Amino acid sequence: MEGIVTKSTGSWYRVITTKGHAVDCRLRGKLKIAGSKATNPVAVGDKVVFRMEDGNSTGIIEEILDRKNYIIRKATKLSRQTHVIAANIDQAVIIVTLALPRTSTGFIDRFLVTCEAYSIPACIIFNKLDLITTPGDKAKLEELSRMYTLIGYPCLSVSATEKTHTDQFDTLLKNKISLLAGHSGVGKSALINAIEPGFDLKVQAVSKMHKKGRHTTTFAEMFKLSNGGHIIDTPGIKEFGLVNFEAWELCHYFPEMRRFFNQCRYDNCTHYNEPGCRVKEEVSRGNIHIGRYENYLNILLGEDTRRSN
Ligand SMILES: Nc1nc2c(ncn2[C@@H]2O[C@H](COP(=O)(O)OP(=O)(O)O)[C@@H](O)[C@H]2O)c(=O)[nH]1
Ligand SMILES: [Mg+2]
Ligand SMILES: [Zn+2]
Repeated sequence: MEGIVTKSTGSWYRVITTKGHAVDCRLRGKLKIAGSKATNPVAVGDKVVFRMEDGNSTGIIEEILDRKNYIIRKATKLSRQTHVIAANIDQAVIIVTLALPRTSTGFIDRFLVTCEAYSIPACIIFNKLDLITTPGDKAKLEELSRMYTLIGYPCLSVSATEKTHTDQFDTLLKNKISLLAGHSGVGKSALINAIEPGFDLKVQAVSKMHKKGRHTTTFAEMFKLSNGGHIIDTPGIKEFGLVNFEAWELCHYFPEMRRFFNQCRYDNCTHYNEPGCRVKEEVSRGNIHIGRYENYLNILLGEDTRRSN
């Protein structure tokens, strides 16, 4: 039988069959060893072949079908082992807020880089539109929205509480498997509740969110929406990021910089302080947003994500 993994606890996997039945499965022993550098061989979104256990309502996963894509994080901060967060994702939807809490563009760009690296289309949802009231805030939202749209990331401004543009959010998720990401408190649960009242996900007061535990042992979960879409809710997305990459590769994950690839004086230009750099030239011309370039440099020079060799 075939199905899709919608939940995993590390040893048990909830598999939904093509007919919609839920079966809790374990892994065949041999499969566990095969999982290379990943700490978990099966992740949410994986399509698997399984058989029922004799005289039981539980199943055994026999085979994991090829993944279209997947997203990983380091198992622990310094480890070389990885943890597969989810597989077979159609799109990544990052939910952000300009205030309460403020999502930095550094966080957004790091997330987008990860999506580029794994070839997952990404879009940005600006939530809490009802709190954007001053001309300054409106201009800020407008600028960010325009910038990301021009780069190629569709943007949508919504308010979960006022239900502003939530119909467009619903349309966006229709018939797709979407990875939902965003800091705690940006309104992920509220937004899902707005389009799927039956879910009744717990909405938490922002003030209660400061106790951010280390979510290294929690797993992603997939939910089916009535519009035919699925959402993957991920805990602990702070560790999202590239696991290993070379300095010269990074600009490939910035679509607006990728355009100028191979147009610098040096082939292995990292666009940092090399002479004759086309990317820096385009930054000074205003064709590449200075904020994006700064975030590029932060990722390039940041010790946490760079390969340590
Ligand atoms: N003003 C305003 N508050 C919102 C909006 N969406 C969510 N919130 C509030 O933000 C807080 C966190 O929401 P929640 O959905 O739990 O965030 P999550 O951690 O991303 O799931 C709650 O107090 C919500 O009522 C919105 O569009 N406008
Ligand atoms: Mg929530
Ligand atoms: Zn360069």
